Parts: sequence; structure tokens; C-alpha cells
Amino acid sequence: MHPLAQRIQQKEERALAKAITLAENNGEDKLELLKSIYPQQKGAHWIGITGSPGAGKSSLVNRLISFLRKKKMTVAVVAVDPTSPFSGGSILGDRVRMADHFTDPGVFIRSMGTRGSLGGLSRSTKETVRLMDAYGFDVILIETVGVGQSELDIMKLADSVAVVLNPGSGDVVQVFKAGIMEIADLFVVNKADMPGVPKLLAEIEAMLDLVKHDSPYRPPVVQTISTENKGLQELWESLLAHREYLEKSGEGKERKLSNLKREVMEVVQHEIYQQVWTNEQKNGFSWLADLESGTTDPYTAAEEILTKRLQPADGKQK
Ligand SMILES: Nc1nc2c(ncn2[C@@H]2O[C@H](COP(=O)(O)OP(=O)(O)O)[C@@H](O)[C@H]2O)c(=O)[nH]1
Ligand SMILES: [Mg+2]
Repeated sequence: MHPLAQRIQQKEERALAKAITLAENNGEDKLELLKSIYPQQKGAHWIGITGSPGAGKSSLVNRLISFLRKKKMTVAVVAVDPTSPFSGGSILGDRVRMADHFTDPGVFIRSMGTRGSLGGLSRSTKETVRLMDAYGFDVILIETVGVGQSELDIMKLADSVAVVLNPGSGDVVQVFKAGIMEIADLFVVNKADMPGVPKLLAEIEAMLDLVKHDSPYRPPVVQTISTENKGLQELWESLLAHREYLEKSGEGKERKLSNLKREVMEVVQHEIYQQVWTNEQKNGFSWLADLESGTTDPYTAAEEILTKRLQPADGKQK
């Protein structure tokens, strides 16, 4: 067993932090570490929270942490939101409120470097969540801004995806266009103290009629005012109900399996690229001269590299 995995099993928080860094930096023994922690996972509830910047995701996460701690549950947070107070991009007030949680051993908060996680952001986020799960947190919250393909990929790894919307924001059209509708398991109308709630509710329902009319599960819509601590009980109950649905319907198993498939292919893609890169580097990128002189083209060069990889001269598969 990898030594960090052993220390994670003994609930050493520093080992968890170190392991996440190792995964993010693509340390040489990363696959060994991940192999060790895979069977240690305990089946935490992985919850994705997504929505436009300023929708109130971080405020909700913050309130949800307090809510769950009162229920004696432990919580880990992965913030993949560059504007998140967890990743340092926010106003002072938020940080001060957050400070309560930093000293609580039942809470672990980690922000992902959005610039250049070497293995890709969605892959390192997934690995981080697995490490947290192996440590034994009951709930893992993943906060992301709901834009872009990598954000969508990140959301797909959650058991339950909550999409946070605000009244009067025109968010619904954006959500629809971005393809988030299909992966939403729950809608949170946050800032329900602001005008325009009935209109937003009607828009969401109309969209659900369109997209989910023949689906066995219709995402519920929950209203919250995170600044006043309102709606959290309902939010939590809806998340639990969704988890129960995943278990009873078998959809949870299905999702996990298709995620695992994607994960394996991601690792293969990365490892092959890594091997080829190292190999070509060793050979001094021998085809570069031919490209320069015009005796080959990029596509032929790439094809030759691949052929070499698939049929190495010594007859052995690399
Ligand atoms: N009026 C009102 N303001 C809120 C509510 N929730 C969050 N906010 C405010 O909205 C702003 C953005 O919140 P934040 O949690 O940082 O949003 P994020 O970018 O989605 O993480 C902050 O100033 C919050 O205080 C709410 O329910 N009602
Ligand atoms: Mg935020």
C-alpha cells in the first residue's frame, strides 16, 4: 500500500492534503496512490453545485456545511470556482464567515488550481474527490461555475447535481443552451428574497416539461435564501431523495459505471501521450528536420509515431 494511503486511512489530514497535491502535480507514484485508495472509498454522497458567478454557490456551500455539521456529518469541499472565497477570489466578508470551518476537523476545504492541472481539471478533481472519499467524509461538495466543457465533465462525476439560479437573471436560457439541463438533478432558486421568483419558477417548469417530460425522474425545484439560512432543510431532503432514487432505480450504478469507463479512457489517453512524448524527446524529435526541409508533413510524422508505437521494432508492445 502507498504510504500516503495508509496515513489517509488513519485519518491524518496532512496526508490527505499531500495526496491531493501529488495527484494534481502528476507525481510519479500517483497511479500507485490511486490504486491503494480506490478500495478504501466509503461511498460518500458526491454533490455538485453549479451556477453562474454570483449565483450564491459559495454562500450555499458555506451554509450547507454548518447545516450538516449540526447533524454530526463530516464535509469536504472541492472548489473549482476561480471566484470562490475558498480559492481566495472573494470579498472579505465571505472569508470571515468561512473562517469558522477552517478550524473544524470535520470539514476539509480544497480549491483546485484552475490553471494547468497537469492531468486535466476534471481528472484531478475526480481524483481529489476519491481521496476525500477514502478519508471518510460523509458528504463531498463540488463547487463549479457552470460554463464550459470541463465544467460539464466535472459535474458528471457527482452523484447529484444542483444547479443554482437567481430570479431576474435570465439564467434559464443560459442553462438550457449550455446543456446543463440534461445533467441537473435539482434546481435551487437562490436569492428567493429578490423579485421575479414566480417568473423563474414558471420558466424552469416549462423547460423541464420540454426536456424531462418522458424521464422517470423530474428534478425538484427548491427555493433558498442563503444569506438568511432559509431553505436548507428542503434542499438537503431533496438531495437525499435524489440519492435514494439513484439507488432504487439502478441509475446510480449505471452512472458510476459510465464514469468509470470515461476515467479509464482518460488515464489511458494521458499515459500513452506521456509515453510517446518521453520517447520522442529521447529521440530528439527526429522528424523535425524532415518537417523543416519539407520532406514530410505533420500528419505523416504523427502517423509514423503511432505506427512505431503499435508495432515496435523489437516486436514487444510498449
Ligand atoms: N439577497 C441575497 N443575496 C445573496 C443570497 N445568497 C448569496 N447572496 C449574495 O450574492 C453574492 C455572491 O455570492 P457567492 O456565494 O459568492 O456566489 P458564487 O459566485 O455563486 O459562489 C454575495 O454578495 C452574497 O452575499 C441570497 O439568498 N439573497
Ligand atoms: Mg463561489
